[in-house]
Amino acid sequence: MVATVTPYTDPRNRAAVGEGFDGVVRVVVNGFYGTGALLFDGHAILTAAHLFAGGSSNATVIFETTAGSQTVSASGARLQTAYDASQGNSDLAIIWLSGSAPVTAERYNPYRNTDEIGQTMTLVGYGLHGTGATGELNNFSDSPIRLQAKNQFEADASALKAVLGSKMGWTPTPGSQLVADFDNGNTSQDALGSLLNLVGLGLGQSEGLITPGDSGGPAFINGQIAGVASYTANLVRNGVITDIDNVNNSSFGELAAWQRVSYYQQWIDQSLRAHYPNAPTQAAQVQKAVPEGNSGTSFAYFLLQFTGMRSDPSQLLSVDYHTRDGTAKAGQDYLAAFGTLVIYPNENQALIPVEIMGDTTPEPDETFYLDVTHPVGGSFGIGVVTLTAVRTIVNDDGNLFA
Ligand SMILES: [Ca+2]
Ligand SMILES: [Ca+2]
Ligand SMILES: [Ca+2]
Ligand SMILES: [Ca+2]
Repeated sequence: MVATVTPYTDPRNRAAVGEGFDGVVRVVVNGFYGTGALLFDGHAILTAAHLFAGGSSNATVIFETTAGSQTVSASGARLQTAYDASQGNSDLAIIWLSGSAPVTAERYNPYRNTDEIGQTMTLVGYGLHGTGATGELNNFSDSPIRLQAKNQFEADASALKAVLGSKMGWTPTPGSQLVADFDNGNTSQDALGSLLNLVGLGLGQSEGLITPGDSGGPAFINGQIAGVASYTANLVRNGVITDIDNVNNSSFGELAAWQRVSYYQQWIDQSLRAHYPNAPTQAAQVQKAVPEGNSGTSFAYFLLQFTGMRSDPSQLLSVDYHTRDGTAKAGQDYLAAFGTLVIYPNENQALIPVEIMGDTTPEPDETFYLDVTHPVGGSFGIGVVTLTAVRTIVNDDGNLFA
């Protein structure tokens, strides 16, 4: 990953196992590789569409977690319907895992707010390493290493087109891409300072930029996926070259663009929803007691329905949710789940999936809860602030005292 200020061997640049990045995976497609991030349902990877440029949808996903390295094959991939390689737009894909992800891998929610610009993010990936002074190194023959760095989203990519016009060879869709530059603390390498008058000299030794192989990798804000790494560029305005070596190689003075996840959250959510296995479509089909299973994870579903009238047909409805232990314990019997569920204008209901951990150990039947709070665009009824539902994980491994 990631060109950094100090060499990749500096521990500050490593995204080692057990540090919250174990859901950041290496993605291999047709002999090429990129990076991806495990989405909240534990069965899908968010990455970049351009990894599939060769036309293949056969992908392999490699997890590195506290449980070691595990390879999971993909059963397919879904490219963003508006993907346009020539303009760098809608460069997103979702990879369907053929089985569940390791339970030791973090699952990530999309970043849903639109206040990314000005925020510091953490970029993580398996791309070529290098330093800002020299750019990415292409002669590294060892196994790819997961690295991390920070940067700041400073602008919408369409702002660059607005000032550069025909000197920029592509046209980002307004609102859909975020950019950051690779600073070394000098005004002469401040790319967005030169291009957009956004003076900012970076984050010192924490600063970094994506390199080849980081494509599809996440930029996290508050542990949520805010951006998906898409491309780098060394742009020139008024003859001022900020790139320290004037070669497009992820060095100081370049910039990079991430597809903006908040802009695409409906596509992400609804793609996952359409892919949930054995998903109930009405309340009477929702199983309140679910068999534990013997390996991997399977879903217990919660269905949230909206029965009111929207004051505005385009309004997004949402609730927050989080699981809560009963006799079933998070991390032993099920995976803790939390986030915001959005019900889009073409929906009146949506599912919340919670992963049940399968094993072959006889146990009693156990229960856990889902608490639903903070309704936006509707209410739970007068005086009701939290809805709670319970699910029972049914032992399917014989009698404890047989
Ligand atoms: Ca920067
Ligand atoms: Ca800067
Ligand atoms: Ca360069
Ligand atoms: Ca079992």
